Amino acid sequence: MANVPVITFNNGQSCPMLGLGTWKSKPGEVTQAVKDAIDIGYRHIDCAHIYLNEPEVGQALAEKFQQGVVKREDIFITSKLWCTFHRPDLVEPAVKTSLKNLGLDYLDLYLIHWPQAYKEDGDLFPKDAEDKAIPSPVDIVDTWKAMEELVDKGLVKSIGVSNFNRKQLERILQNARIKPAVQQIEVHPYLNQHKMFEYCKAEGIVVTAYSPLGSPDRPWAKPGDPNLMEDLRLKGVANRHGKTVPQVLIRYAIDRGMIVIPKSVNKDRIAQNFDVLDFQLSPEDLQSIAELECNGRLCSMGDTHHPEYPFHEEY
Ligand code: NAP
Ligand code: SBI
Repeated sequence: MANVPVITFNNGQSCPMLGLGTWKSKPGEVTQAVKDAIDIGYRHIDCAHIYLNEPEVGQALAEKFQQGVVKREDIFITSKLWCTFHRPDLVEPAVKTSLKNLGLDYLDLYLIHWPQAYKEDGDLFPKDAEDKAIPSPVDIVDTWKAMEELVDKGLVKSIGVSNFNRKQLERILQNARIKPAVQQIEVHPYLNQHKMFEYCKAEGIVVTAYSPLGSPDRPWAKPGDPNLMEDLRLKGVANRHGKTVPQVLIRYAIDRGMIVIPKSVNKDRIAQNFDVLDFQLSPEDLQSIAELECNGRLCSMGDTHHPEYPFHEEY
Protein backbone atom coordinates (compact mmCIF):
# COMPACT_ATOMS: atom_id res chain seq x y z
CA MET A 1 0.00 0.00 0.00
CA ALA A 2 1.14 3.58 -0.66
CA ASN A 3 2.51 5.67 2.22
CA VAL A 4 0.59 8.50 3.86
CA PRO A 5 1.56 11.71 2.03
CA VAL A 6 3.69 14.11 4.04
CA ILE A 7 3.55 17.92 3.95
CA THR A 8 6.46 20.24 4.75
CA PHE A 9 5.92 23.32 6.94
CA ASN A 10 7.42 26.79 6.38
CA ASN A 11 10.12 25.86 8.96
CA GLY A 12 11.20 22.67 7.14
CA GLN A 13 9.47 20.27 9.57
CA SER A 14 7.34 17.56 7.95
CA CYS A 15 3.98 16.15 8.98
CA PRO A 16 1.87 13.14 7.85
CA MET A 17 -1.27 14.49 6.15
CA LEU A 18 -3.55 11.96 7.92
CA GLY A 19 -3.78 11.80 11.71
CA LEU A 20 -6.08 10.48 14.43
CA GLY A 21 -8.40 12.94 16.22
CA THR A 22 -8.97 12.41 19.97
CA TRP A 23 -11.67 14.92 21.04
CA LYS A 24 -14.54 13.01 22.74
CA SER A 25 -12.48 9.82 22.86
CA LYS A 26 -13.18 8.64 26.40
CA PRO A 27 -10.20 8.05 28.70
CA GLY A 28 -11.25 4.39 28.89
CA GLU A 29 -11.25 4.03 25.09
CA VAL A 30 -8.51 6.28 23.80
CA THR A 31 -5.50 4.18 24.87
CA GLN A 32 -6.72 1.23 22.79
CA ALA A 33 -7.70 3.53 19.91
CA VAL A 34 -4.23 5.10 19.73
CA LYS A 35 -2.53 1.69 19.99
CA ASP A 36 -4.76 0.34 17.19
CA ALA A 37 -4.09 3.42 15.08
CA ILE A 38 -0.32 3.05 15.45
CA ASP A 39 -0.51 -0.66 14.58
CA ILE A 40 -2.59 0.21 11.49
CA GLY A 41 0.03 2.74 10.40
CA TYR A 42 -1.04 6.15 11.73
CA ARG A 43 1.97 8.31 12.61
CA HIS A 44 0.15 11.49 13.65
CA ILE A 45 -2.11 12.01 16.69
CA ASP A 46 -4.07 15.22 17.38
CA CYS A 47 -4.41 15.94 21.11
CA ALA A 48 -5.36 18.83 23.40
CA HIS A 49 -5.33 19.57 27.13
CA ILE A 50 -9.08 20.30 27.02
CA TYR A 51 -9.88 16.78 25.75
CA LEU A 52 -9.03 15.59 29.29
CA ASN A 53 -7.48 12.39 27.96
CA GLU A 54 -3.82 13.22 27.34
CA PRO A 55 -2.56 10.88 30.10
CA GLU A 56 -4.40 7.98 28.41
CA VAL A 57 -3.02 8.92 24.97
CA GLY A 58 0.41 8.98 26.65
CA GLN A 59 -0.09 5.42 27.95
CA ALA A 60 -0.59 4.19 24.39
CA LEU A 61 2.48 6.06 23.13
CA ALA A 62 4.63 4.69 25.98
CA GLU A 63 3.54 1.13 25.21
CA LYS A 64 4.26 1.46 21.48
CA PHE A 65 7.68 3.06 22.14
CA GLN A 66 8.49 0.35 24.67
CA GLN A 67 7.47 -2.41 22.21
CA GLY A 68 9.69 -0.82 19.56
CA VAL A 69 6.71 -0.49 17.18
CA VAL A 70 7.48 3.17 16.67
CA LYS A 71 10.24 5.56 17.70
CA ARG A 72 9.51 9.05 19.07
CA GLU A 73 10.98 10.71 15.98
CA ASP A 74 8.70 8.66 13.70
CA ILE A 75 5.41 9.94 15.14
CA PHE A 76 3.92 13.45 14.99
CA ILE A 77 2.15 14.67 18.13
CA THR A 78 0.10 17.87 18.35
CA SER A 79 -1.34 19.47 21.47
CA LYS A 80 -3.10 22.77 22.09
CA LEU A 81 -2.94 25.64 24.56
CA TRP A 82 -6.32 26.06 26.24
CA CYS A 83 -8.03 29.48 26.52
CA THR A 84 -7.38 29.89 30.26
CA PHE A 85 -3.59 29.67 29.75
CA HIS A 86 -3.05 32.50 27.22
CA ARG A 87 -1.36 34.75 29.79
CA PRO A 88 2.33 34.65 28.82
CA ASP A 89 3.54 33.35 32.21
CA LEU A 90 1.09 30.42 31.95
CA VAL A 91 2.13 29.21 28.48
CA GLU A 92 5.28 27.27 29.41
CA PRO A 93 3.64 25.59 32.45
CA ALA A 94 0.71 24.62 30.17
CA VAL A 95 2.91 22.94 27.56
CA LYS A 96 4.86 21.22 30.31
CA THR A 97 1.58 19.81 31.70
CA SER A 98 0.70 18.37 28.26
CA LEU A 99 4.24 16.99 27.84
CA LYS A 100 4.05 15.31 31.25
CA ASN A 101 0.58 13.90 30.55
CA LEU A 102 1.67 12.59 27.15
CA GLY A 103 5.00 11.28 28.52
CA LEU A 104 7.02 13.25 25.96
CA ASP A 105 9.95 15.63 26.10
CA TYR A 106 8.87 17.65 23.06
CA LEU A 107 5.77 18.21 20.93
CA ASP A 108 5.89 18.30 17.15
CA LEU A 109 3.24 21.02 17.06
CA TYR A 110 1.61 23.25 19.68
CA LEU A 111 -1.40 25.35 18.70
CA ILE A 112 -3.24 28.23 20.36
CA HIS A 113 -6.57 26.35 20.51
CA TRP A 114 -8.82 29.44 20.15
CA PRO A 115 -8.11 33.17 19.85
CA GLN A 116 -10.36 33.86 22.87
CA ALA A 117 -8.51 34.18 26.20
CA TYR A 118 -10.52 33.26 29.30
CA LYS A 119 -10.16 34.38 32.90
CA GLU A 120 -7.32 32.48 34.60
CA ASP A 121 -9.06 31.33 37.77
CA GLY A 122 -8.42 27.58 37.56
CA ASP A 123 -11.74 26.70 35.92
CA LEU A 124 -11.29 25.62 32.26
CA PHE A 125 -14.67 27.20 31.38
CA PRO A 126 -14.99 30.22 33.72
CA LYS A 127 -18.57 31.52 33.55
CA ASP A 128 -20.35 34.59 34.93
CA ALA A 129 -23.76 34.65 36.65
CA GLU A 130 -25.45 34.61 33.22
CA ASP A 131 -23.47 31.49 32.25
CA LYS A 132 -21.34 33.47 29.79
CA ALA A 133 -17.61 32.76 29.36
CA ILE A 134 -15.48 35.35 31.20
CA PRO A 135 -12.88 36.93 28.89
CA SER A 136 -9.33 37.71 29.94
CA PRO A 137 -7.75 40.87 28.45
CA VAL A 138 -4.56 39.05 27.32
CA ASP A 139 -3.55 40.03 23.77
CA ILE A 140 -3.10 37.11 21.31
CA VAL A 141 0.16 38.72 20.14
CA ASP A 142 1.59 38.43 23.66
CA THR A 143 0.46 34.79 23.80
CA TRP A 144 2.15 34.23 20.44
CA LYS A 145 5.45 35.66 21.74
CA ALA A 146 5.30 33.15 24.63
CA MET A 147 4.64 30.36 22.07
CA GLU A 148 7.79 31.44 20.16
CA GLU A 149 9.83 30.97 23.33
CA LEU A 150 8.71 27.33 23.49
CA VAL A 151 10.41 26.76 20.13
CA ASP A 152 13.56 28.54 21.38
CA LYS A 153 13.60 26.24 24.43
CA GLY A 154 13.17 23.05 22.35
CA LEU A 155 9.86 22.15 24.01
CA VAL A 156 8.00 22.21 20.66
CA LYS A 157 9.22 21.86 17.07
CA SER A 158 6.49 23.97 15.44
CA ILE A 159 3.81 26.40 16.59
CA GLY A 160 0.51 27.40 15.07
CA VAL A 161 -3.03 28.54 15.70
CA SER A 162 -6.54 27.16 15.51
CA ASN A 163 -9.89 28.84 14.85
CA PHE A 164 -8.30 32.21 14.04
CA ASN A 165 -10.01 34.48 11.50
CA ARG A 166 -8.07 36.32 8.82
CA LYS A 167 -7.67 39.56 10.80
CA GLN A 168 -6.38 37.64 13.82
CA LEU A 169 -3.90 35.73 11.66
CA GLU A 170 -2.77 38.99 10.04
CA ARG A 171 -2.02 40.46 13.47
CA ILE A 172 0.09 37.43 14.35
CA LEU A 173 1.93 37.58 11.02
CA GLN A 174 2.64 41.32 11.41
CA ASN A 175 4.18 40.75 14.84
CA ALA A 176 5.73 37.30 14.60
CA ARG A 177 9.38 36.38 14.85
CA ILE A 178 8.34 32.78 14.06
CA LYS A 179 5.48 32.48 11.55
CA PRO A 180 2.65 30.05 12.37
CA ALA A 181 3.29 26.73 10.62
CA VAL A 182 -0.35 25.61 10.82
CA GLN A 183 -3.89 26.94 11.14
CA GLN A 184 -6.27 24.17 12.32
CA ILE A 185 -9.90 24.86 11.35
CA GLU A 186 -13.18 23.11 10.68
CA VAL A 187 -13.23 21.91 7.05
CA HIS A 188 -15.67 19.59 5.25
CA PRO A 189 -17.90 19.94 2.17
CA TYR A 190 -20.56 21.96 4.05
CA LEU A 191 -17.87 24.47 5.21
CA ASN A 192 -15.09 24.18 2.66
CA GLN A 193 -13.11 27.25 3.84
CA HIS A 194 -12.08 28.16 0.29
CA LYS A 195 -11.10 31.77 1.13
CA MET A 196 -9.26 30.95 4.38
CA PHE A 197 -7.41 28.12 2.63
CA GLU A 198 -6.30 30.40 -0.25
CA TYR A 199 -5.16 33.03 2.28
CA CYS A 200 -3.18 30.48 4.30
CA LYS A 201 -1.57 29.05 1.15
CA ALA A 202 -0.49 32.53 0.08
CA GLU A 203 1.08 33.09 3.52
CA GLY A 204 2.82 29.70 3.62
CA ILE A 205 0.61 28.34 6.41
CA VAL A 206 -0.56 24.71 6.23
CA VAL A 207 -4.24 24.07 7.00
CA THR A 208 -5.40 21.13 9.12
CA ALA A 209 -9.03 20.12 8.57
CA TYR A 210 -10.90 19.25 11.76
CA SER A 211 -14.34 17.61 12.02
CA PRO A 212 -13.82 16.28 8.47
CA LEU A 213 -16.63 13.71 8.88
CA GLY A 214 -19.10 16.28 10.23
CA SER A 215 -18.49 15.44 13.91
CA PRO A 216 -21.71 13.45 14.42
CA ASP A 217 -20.76 12.84 18.10
CA ARG A 218 -20.47 16.57 18.88
CA PRO A 219 -22.26 17.07 22.21
CA TRP A 220 -24.68 19.68 20.83
CA ALA A 221 -25.88 17.62 17.82
CA LYS A 222 -29.68 17.54 17.58
CA PRO A 223 -31.95 14.95 15.98
CA GLY A 224 -32.61 15.99 12.40
CA ASP A 225 -29.37 17.97 12.01
CA PRO A 226 -27.85 17.43 8.54
CA ASN A 227 -25.58 14.37 8.52
CA LEU A 228 -22.62 14.75 6.18
CA MET A 229 -21.87 11.02 6.03
CA GLU A 230 -25.47 10.39 4.83
CA ASP A 231 -25.31 12.92 1.98
CA LEU A 232 -26.58 11.22 -1.20
CA ARG A 233 -24.39 13.38 -3.44
CA LEU A 234 -21.31 12.19 -1.54
CA LYS A 235 -22.59 8.61 -1.71
CA GLY A 236 -22.61 8.99 -5.50
CA VAL A 237 -18.94 10.02 -5.51
CA ALA A 238 -18.05 7.20 -3.09
CA ASN A 239 -19.86 4.57 -5.18
CA ARG A 240 -18.00 5.66 -8.33
CA HIS A 241 -14.69 5.00 -6.54
CA GLY A 242 -15.82 1.83 -4.73
CA LYS A 243 -15.12 3.64 -1.43
CA THR A 244 -17.18 4.84 1.57
CA VAL A 245 -18.34 8.41 2.20
CA PRO A 246 -15.91 8.85 5.17
CA GLN A 247 -13.07 7.78 2.86
CA VAL A 248 -14.19 10.36 0.28
CA LEU A 249 -14.36 13.03 3.01
CA ILE A 250 -10.80 12.24 4.12
CA ARG A 251 -9.53 12.34 0.52
CA TYR A 252 -11.42 15.63 0.04
CA ALA A 253 -9.03 17.28 2.50
CA ILE A 254 -5.85 15.50 1.37
CA ASP A 255 -6.50 16.11 -2.34
CA ARG A 256 -6.94 19.84 -1.67
CA GLY A 257 -3.56 19.85 0.13
CA MET A 258 -4.72 19.84 3.74
CA ILE A 259 -3.82 17.70 6.75
CA VAL A 260 -6.87 15.81 8.04
CA ILE A 261 -7.54 14.31 11.51
CA PRO A 262 -10.68 12.11 11.61
CA LYS A 263 -11.56 10.83 15.10
CA SER A 264 -12.59 7.27 15.83
CA VAL A 265 -12.30 4.89 18.78
CA ASN A 266 -13.45 1.88 16.73
CA LYS A 267 -10.69 -0.32 15.29
CA ASP A 268 -12.56 -1.11 12.05
CA ARG A 269 -13.37 2.54 11.43
CA ILE A 270 -9.82 3.61 12.36
CA ALA A 271 -8.64 1.13 9.69
CA GLN A 272 -11.28 2.24 7.16
CA ASN A 273 -10.25 5.87 7.60
CA PHE A 274 -6.63 4.91 6.89
CA ASP A 275 -7.55 2.90 3.78
CA VAL A 276 -7.58 5.98 1.55
CA LEU A 277 -4.17 5.68 -0.06
CA ASP A 278 -5.22 3.74 -3.17
CA PHE A 279 -7.48 6.36 -4.77
CA GLN A 280 -7.71 10.08 -5.47
CA LEU A 281 -10.57 12.43 -6.20
CA SER A 282 -10.56 13.87 -9.73
CA PRO A 283 -10.78 17.61 -10.40
CA GLU A 284 -14.41 16.95 -11.45
CA ASP A 285 -15.14 15.20 -8.12
CA LEU A 286 -13.60 18.15 -6.22
CA GLN A 287 -15.68 20.58 -8.28
CA SER A 288 -18.94 18.75 -7.61
CA ILE A 289 -18.16 18.49 -3.87
CA ALA A 290 -17.46 22.26 -3.80
CA GLU A 291 -21.12 22.78 -4.72
CA LEU A 292 -22.17 21.39 -1.30
CA GLU A 293 -20.86 24.50 0.52
CA CYS A 294 -23.61 25.92 2.77
CA ASN A 295 -21.74 27.76 5.57
CA GLY A 296 -22.50 24.69 7.69
CA ARG A 297 -20.31 25.42 10.71
CA LEU A 298 -20.57 22.78 13.45
CA CYS A 299 -18.00 23.88 16.04
CA SER A 300 -17.96 27.20 17.81
CA MET A 301 -17.39 28.10 21.44
CA GLY A 302 -20.70 30.00 21.49
CA ASP A 303 -19.02 32.96 23.23
CA THR A 304 -20.18 35.52 20.66
CA HIS A 305 -19.80 38.33 23.24
CA HIS A 306 -16.03 37.76 23.50
CA PRO A 307 -14.00 40.57 21.84
CA GLU A 308 -11.91 37.92 20.03
CA TYR A 309 -14.83 35.65 18.96
CA PRO A 310 -13.53 34.66 15.51
CA PHE A 311 -16.63 33.87 13.49
CA HIS A 312 -18.39 37.25 13.15
CA GLU A 313 -16.16 37.87 10.13
CA GLU A 314 -16.79 36.22 6.75
CA TYR A 315 -13.46 34.41 7.22
P1 NAP B 1 -15.04 13.82 13.02
O1 NAP B 1 -13.71 13.24 12.96
O2 NAP B 1 -15.58 14.61 11.89
O3 NAP B 1 -16.12 12.70 13.36
C1 NAP B 1 -15.96 11.81 14.43
C2 NAP B 1 -17.22 10.97 14.52
O4 NAP B 1 -17.35 10.18 13.33
C3 NAP B 1 -17.27 10.00 15.67
O5 NAP B 1 -18.62 9.92 16.10
C4 NAP B 1 -16.82 8.68 15.07
O6 NAP B 1 -17.38 7.60 15.77
C5 NAP B 1 -17.43 8.79 13.68
N1 NAP B 1 -16.67 8.06 12.66
C6 NAP B 1 -15.33 8.03 12.48
N2 NAP B 1 -15.00 7.30 11.40
C7 NAP B 1 -16.16 6.82 10.90
C8 NAP B 1 -16.48 5.99 9.80
N3 NAP B 1 -15.52 5.52 9.01
N4 NAP B 1 -17.78 5.69 9.58
C9 NAP B 1 -18.75 6.17 10.39
N5 NAP B 1 -18.52 6.98 11.45
C10 NAP B 1 -17.23 7.30 11.70
O7 NAP B 1 -15.20 14.77 14.30
P2 NAP B 1 -14.33 15.54 15.36
O8 NAP B 1 -13.92 14.62 16.44
O9 NAP B 1 -15.09 16.77 15.72
O10 NAP B 1 -13.04 16.05 14.55
C11 NAP B 1 -11.86 15.29 14.41
C12 NAP B 1 -10.75 15.80 15.32
O11 NAP B 1 -10.43 17.15 15.02
C13 NAP B 1 -11.13 15.87 16.80
O12 NAP B 1 -11.23 14.59 17.40
C14 NAP B 1 -10.03 16.75 17.32
O13 NAP B 1 -8.81 16.02 17.44
C15 NAP B 1 -9.95 17.80 16.21
N6 NAP B 1 -10.82 19.00 16.47
C16 NAP B 1 -10.20 20.17 16.75
C17 NAP B 1 -10.97 21.29 17.01
C18 NAP B 1 -10.30 22.60 17.31
O14 NAP B 1 -10.96 23.50 17.83
N7 NAP B 1 -9.03 22.74 16.98
C19 NAP B 1 -12.37 21.24 17.00
C20 NAP B 1 -12.96 20.02 16.67
C21 NAP B 1 -12.18 18.90 16.39
P3 NAP B 1 -16.46 6.43 16.43
O15 NAP B 1 -15.42 7.09 17.29
O16 NAP B 1 -17.45 5.63 17.22
O17 NAP B 1 -15.89 5.69 15.27
C1 SBI C 1 -14.05 20.49 24.35
F1 SBI C 1 -13.33 19.69 25.14
C2 SBI C 1 -15.18 21.11 24.84
C3 SBI C 1 -15.92 21.94 24.01
C4 SBI C 1 -15.50 22.13 22.68
O1 SBI C 1 -16.25 22.98 21.88
C5 SBI C 1 -15.67 23.45 20.68
C6 SBI C 1 -14.96 22.35 19.95
C7 SBI C 1 -13.91 21.67 20.81
C8 SBI C 1 -12.60 22.37 20.81
O2 SBI C 1 -12.41 23.44 21.32
N1 SBI C 1 -11.68 21.57 20.27
C9 SBI C 1 -12.23 20.42 19.92
O3 SBI C 1 -11.63 19.48 19.39
N2 SBI C 1 -13.52 20.43 20.21
C10 SBI C 1 -14.37 21.47 22.21
C11 SBI C 1 -13.64 20.66 23.05
